[in-house]
Amino acid sequence: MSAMPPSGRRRRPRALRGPAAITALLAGAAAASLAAAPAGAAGPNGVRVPMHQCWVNGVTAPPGDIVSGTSGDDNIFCDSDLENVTVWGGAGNDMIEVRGLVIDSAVMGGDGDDVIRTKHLVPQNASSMVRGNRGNDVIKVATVSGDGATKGAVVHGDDGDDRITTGSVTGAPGKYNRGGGIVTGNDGADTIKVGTVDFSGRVLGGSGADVIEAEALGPESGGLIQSGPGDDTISGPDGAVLIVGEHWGTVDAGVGRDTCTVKSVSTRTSISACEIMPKAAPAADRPSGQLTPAAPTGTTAEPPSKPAAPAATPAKPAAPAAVPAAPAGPAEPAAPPAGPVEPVTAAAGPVEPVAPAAPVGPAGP
Ligand SMILES: [Ca+2]
Ligand SMILES: [Ca+2]
Ligand SMILES: [Ca+2]
Repeated sequence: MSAMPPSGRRRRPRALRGPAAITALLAGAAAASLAAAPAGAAGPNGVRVPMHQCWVNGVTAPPGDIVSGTSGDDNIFCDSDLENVTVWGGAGNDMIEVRGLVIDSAVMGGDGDDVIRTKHLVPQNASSMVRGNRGNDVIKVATVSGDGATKGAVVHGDDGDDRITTGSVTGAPGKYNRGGGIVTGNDGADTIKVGTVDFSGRVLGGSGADVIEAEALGPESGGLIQSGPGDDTISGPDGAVLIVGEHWGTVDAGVGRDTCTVKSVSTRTSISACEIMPKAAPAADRPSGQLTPAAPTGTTAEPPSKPAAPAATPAKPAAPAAVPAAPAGPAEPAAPPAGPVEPVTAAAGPVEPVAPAAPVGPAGP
């Protein structure tokens, strides 16, 4: 089988699939790194050749940099890594599954209630992104690991009540807070469940009553969970206590009556704008729902009787976490484009991150 030549060429080898293909490609590229530009592995200046092996509703998608669904409900399946490719579900409730890595590529559901599942986001020379776009989407991504402004690993639920599940979220953003490793629910009441948030990774709820659960926050370096406007709930898995720290973990619940089941384990952490802070692990049988305002733990001098208004709060709940002295420097106003971040400062305005960055190619008829 390794009769397969260099892999190079402009054309992708059709015979190989899955891991075997990748292995063969790597072997081929290594063995014959001199032959032309290896597909999809071009050097910094080389031409980037799109690579994918996908099917749309059972039909092999033609080579090229875009794999597009139809205006109906599609089933898009990719059995390889995606490299320099955009997968676009288009309208309809689509099911998109990528069984390989998402390398410098984008996977977007388009309008409709989509289900998207991918392996790791691995930005190498550009960003890797998964977006639900409008609609109540279900998104599952293995890990989200970005690096600076140009190599972002980005997951967006966009409008709608999205359910996002990912592994660890890591990587510091760059200029204007772009890029890095980031998971954002955006508008709508989202449920976001992630692994460890560290090394300046960020998880943002956006507006709406969001539920954010993380396995850990800043255990080794630092990370940010910011739930934005709306009555949010932040905790560990299934409502357990989320340990914040020991390094620069930052929790900013934003405007709204928020419930944070969290515990700081060092002085480097910052936990702000949480109106309700249940102490120990809440009854396991009561997941992330809005735990009724049990007696607020000592931390808040707030009469439980007065719900809406954050009583003794800093009259200006708007500007929470005055710039957490944390790492990621989440305070900077977001820059709309790719690595969007809902502005920490924003309180009032939900700030909707630019819509679905123009899907490269429109869905077919
Ligand atoms: Ca869709
Ligand atoms: Ca959505
Ligand atoms: Ca939201």
